[in-house]
Amino acid sequence: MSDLAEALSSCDDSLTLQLIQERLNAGVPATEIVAECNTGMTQLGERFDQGEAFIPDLMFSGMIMKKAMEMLQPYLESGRETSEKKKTLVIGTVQNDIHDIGKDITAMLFRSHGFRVIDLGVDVTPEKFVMSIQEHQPEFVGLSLLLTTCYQSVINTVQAIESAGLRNQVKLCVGGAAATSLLAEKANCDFYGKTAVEAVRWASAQE
Ligand code: B12
Repeated sequence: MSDLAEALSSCDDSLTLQLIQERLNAGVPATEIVAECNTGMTQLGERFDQGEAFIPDLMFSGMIMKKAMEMLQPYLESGRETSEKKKTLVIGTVQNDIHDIGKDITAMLFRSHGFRVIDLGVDVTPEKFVMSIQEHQPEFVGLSLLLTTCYQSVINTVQAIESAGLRNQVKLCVGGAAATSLLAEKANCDFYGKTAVEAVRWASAQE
């Protein structure tokens, strides 16, 4: 594990931010820095799983990640302007799940690649997704989930989109630490994005 991932997983805020700044100064791409941070957060999650880290640690690491994202944002959102009509992504963390760090990173990356992004936040009900699709007519909808207990929320959301007769007009992608390609298949999503970078690549390659 890198020194940055280690610092984040140990909740050392000043060292984490210092190492990020050093990388930015050295010209390391922001997406690579995000990937390192991801490794640190996953490591902390594993320690939480094993009873070696606790809820306050998760909360503190979340706060450090938010600060890190403020530093990385200008580098991720380089504001690539395009004359083409912007495609739209509606994204949210599914109902009963309040994790938002990965969802925010995904939203940022899509923006930096010229997409218009409507971010519905966390704990988003199926109805809210449906209303947003009706209002914004997006090409893509992104469902984020970090809790395996929220699989049903993904299924309910996709079913609500189907029942509203909107399924054929959007491409659905699912992501977040609890998502898998099997979930994407079972829930009738079009794509499982292991990382935000993968998801942007996939969306950019669509007609
Ligand atoms: C920080 C954290 C918290 C913070 C969240 C702060 C915040 N503002 O988000 C707080 C303290 C609030 C929290 C709460 C809880 N947490 Co928590 N948390 C984490 C932790 C350590 C890191 C998550 C994170 O931000 N990772 C970094 C980001 C960048 O990664 P990411 O979200 O996966 O995103 C990347 C990709 O997945 C992708 N991506 C993300 N979203 C999307 C969406 C789309 C469409 C696409 C394509 C891609 C994509 O892009 C990102 C970059 O590539 C994880 C551990 C882990 N392994 O993930 C546990 C973890 C997710 N939490 C867990 C648990 C159990 C909880 C609680 C239930 C604890 C409790 N008993 O109260 C609560 C849940 C509350 C709720 N109702 O949601 C478990 C879930 C276990 C499970 N199997 O379901 C984990 C895995 C820890 C563990 N190992 O046990 N948590």
